[in-house]
Amino acid sequence: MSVPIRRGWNTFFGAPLANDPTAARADVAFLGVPFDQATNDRPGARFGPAALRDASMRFQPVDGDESLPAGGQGWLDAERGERILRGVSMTDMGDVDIRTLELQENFRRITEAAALVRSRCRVPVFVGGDHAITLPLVRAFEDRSLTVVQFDAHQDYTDEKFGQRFSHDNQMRRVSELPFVRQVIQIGLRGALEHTEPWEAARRDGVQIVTSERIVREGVDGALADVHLNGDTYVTIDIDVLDPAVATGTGFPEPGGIGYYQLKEALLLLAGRTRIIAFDVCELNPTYDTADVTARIAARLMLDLLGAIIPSRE
Ligand SMILES: [Mn+2]
Repeated sequence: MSVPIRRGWNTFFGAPLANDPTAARADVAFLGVPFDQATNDRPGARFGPAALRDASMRFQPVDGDESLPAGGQGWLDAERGERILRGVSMTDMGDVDIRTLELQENFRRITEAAALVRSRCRVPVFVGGDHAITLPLVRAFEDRSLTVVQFDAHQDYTDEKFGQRFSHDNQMRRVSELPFVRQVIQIGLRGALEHTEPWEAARRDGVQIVTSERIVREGVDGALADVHLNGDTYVTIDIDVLDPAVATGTGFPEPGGIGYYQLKEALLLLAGRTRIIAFDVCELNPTYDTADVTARIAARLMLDLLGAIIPSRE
């Protein structure tokens, strides 16, 4: 019988919660990673998964028929005139159980959880958390030859600083050292660098770099024309790649940056050019998110990218 009471709690896009993650099955599975022990500035990204769940409920399908997979009729992208994610099933796998202080133990748990989620779906989506989590997340794909595309204001390619090698400023260097990662591409970089070693090291390592300013001046098509992708691709989105004037909710805002349309266009372009097998969204920090706008943008971008990866079912 229909009663005017909504049951349950906020999940990603209202998708059903996987009560038993080891038995879950869906096209898309979301995993929260409420970890911000590796940030060197303003903490709070551990609240990112909860904020994204809240924001994404605005996109909850209204089918009302629980027999339909989450996604159900999907969503109409009004500006493109396309229905996305129709008939694509989704599940919320919950959050990684993070423990106090034990960095490598937490990384091990993140890798193990990511591997499990990956095994239960077609496209896993990971929601952080500070950007250090991308290293343990990518480690869950060691059976692939992987290209990693990073959208970020910052390079996160520092080898070591104050004796630390696993902060949210080191993870792309560590990712580039993984034997199964063939290529790293960094999009949206900007800022005034106090150390040039990471920039020079990335160039030396063959990392492709596309700055925010190039995208703003040349457009996405032009700026990404020379980006060549090989093999399966993992995309990591640091939400601070967006202009902090429109997306304040992040720990390390950087002047300049790109807008929603530009990031969406870049993601869709990549999805059309290569096989994206997973992605993460990091550094959403609701503590600084004016009117929850950043969380809303991040939720919408997740739908946009998923829609480009998985075609609607007729
Ligand atoms: Mn980052």
